[in-house]
Amino acid sequence: SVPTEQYAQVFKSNNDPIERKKVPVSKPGPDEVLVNIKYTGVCHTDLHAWKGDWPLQTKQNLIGGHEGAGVVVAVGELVKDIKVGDHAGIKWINGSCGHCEFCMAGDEPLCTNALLSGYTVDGSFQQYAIGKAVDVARIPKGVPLDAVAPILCAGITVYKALKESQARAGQTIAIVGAGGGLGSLAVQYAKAMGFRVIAIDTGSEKQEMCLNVLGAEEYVDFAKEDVGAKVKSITGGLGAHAVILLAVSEKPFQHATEYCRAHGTVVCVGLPAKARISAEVFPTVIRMITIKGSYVGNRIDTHEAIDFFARGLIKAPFKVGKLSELPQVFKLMEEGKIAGRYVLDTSK
Ligand code: 8ID
Ligand code: ZN
Repeated sequence: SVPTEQYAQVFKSNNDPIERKKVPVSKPGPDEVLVNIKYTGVCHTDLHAWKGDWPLQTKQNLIGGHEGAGVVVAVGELVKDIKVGDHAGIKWINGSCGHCEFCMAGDEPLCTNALLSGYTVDGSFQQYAIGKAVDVARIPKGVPLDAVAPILCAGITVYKALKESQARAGQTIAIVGAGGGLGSLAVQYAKAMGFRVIAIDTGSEKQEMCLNVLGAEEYVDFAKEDVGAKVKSITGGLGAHAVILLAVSEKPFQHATEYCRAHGTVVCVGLPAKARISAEVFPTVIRMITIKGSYVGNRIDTHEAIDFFARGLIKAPFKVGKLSELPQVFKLMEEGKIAGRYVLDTSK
């Protein structure tokens, strides 16, 4: 049976203390489901939300989190295709209008009225979270809920970004921020999709993970090496076929075109505060470089990203902590000290 109260991590407004609190369990509306979150990933987006980094207002008294994996415990009266006991995920797109031109085309992340989990509506840093039935991720039974949690944002996002790069199997992708949460999954999805990977990040722990655990072919330490020169030398002077920017710093957004191959694509995914993209016009034009953004993924991207995982192709290391430790995890994340992802057990 569903309790009336539960624990959550709540903050009043940006930068206020993050408090462990007892809060009521919501009842699902007619088109919603209530998910008992077992594990939730911690994404850098959650840290941006707490700090107020972006030109988009967060909800007051926010319960963050958008990588929540758990079990459906209640469904609204209109919900027919998902039932109590099914495994489901609360992801970034919590709901969308369904009838704007973007929703009609299956581009629901572009809906201007989309509900964002852990940002404009309460998310997965609680034991029971609400999602629109249409948008909750379907997780096959037998898939471990701790390891799949990071797929619900990081996995979907990097899988989509790799597709958006238009690169083909056999080509080389430079992944900038490869040692972080999105990055570690990006290396694995890239490999599963047949790409060759150059991982770019800093430090020996991330180097070891990228090369020996995730399977990148090369590692470039941005704090010690000239990234552009090294990527070019690895690729026979031509540059990577695509560069996926996942870093939370502005600098790589201003240099990526320099080591992207002619006719290649720079895909911007990371969202550092107040950052700008820049590139020299002349080489961008005569080398026919594409610079684009990529934003989470739609429902079919979600289905495909989870399917890669369910087939055993995606194995990125993650650390398990307690939901009550969220503030400490944010601190480690801010310091760039997390190799891979943190996943929190909401029962603790
Ligand atoms: O849909 C989207 N576009 C989307 C979805 C989810 C997350 C975008 N994001 C955004 C987040 O809001 C955040 O801005 O992607 C960014 C990365 O999220 P994350 O992977 O959850 O962050 P992390 O685990 O802290 O990893 C960031 C990594 O970047 C490295 C760090 O060392 C860390 O490993 N990094 C930095 I900071 N500067 C770098 C640089 N100059 C760098 N790596 C290479 N070069
Ligand atoms: Zn995220």
